[in-house]
Amino acid sequence: MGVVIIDGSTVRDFVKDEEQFTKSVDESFASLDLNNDGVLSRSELRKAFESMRLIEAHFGVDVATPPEQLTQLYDSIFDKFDCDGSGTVDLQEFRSEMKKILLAIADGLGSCPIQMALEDDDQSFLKKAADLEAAKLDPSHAEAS
Ligand SMILES: [Ca+2]
Repeated sequence: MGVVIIDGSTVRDFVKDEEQFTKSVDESFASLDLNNDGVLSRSELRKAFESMRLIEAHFGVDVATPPEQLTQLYDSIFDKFDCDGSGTVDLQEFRSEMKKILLAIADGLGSCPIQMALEDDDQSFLKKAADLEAAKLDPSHAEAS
């Protein structure tokens, strides 16, 4: 486990790096699509947010949030993702909404860095953003990985 420092520019650079960003989003979409039908259902998306830990950063959820409030929150998030109201989230919807959420997080962070404790196998977007920044700052790291 390590600690990384993340600020708004870390996240923004990650989103701007079209190739890396799309790759990361596509990978997570594939791993979230548990039944491999090419779209995310309500429960698949909820699992995604529970595991990605973005909610905590963006929506201020803490451990004391009551379950019914959480369900409401996840429902409203799902509705945001599901732009065309089809009842499922496809890859395009997922990409564009992840971009919006990450940019909103970046704005929220601004230039006030936060420290995040991350597991080595953490697959969250914030970890990927931090990795990308680290690779840019230290080219030898990029070659090694
Ligand atoms: Ca699915």
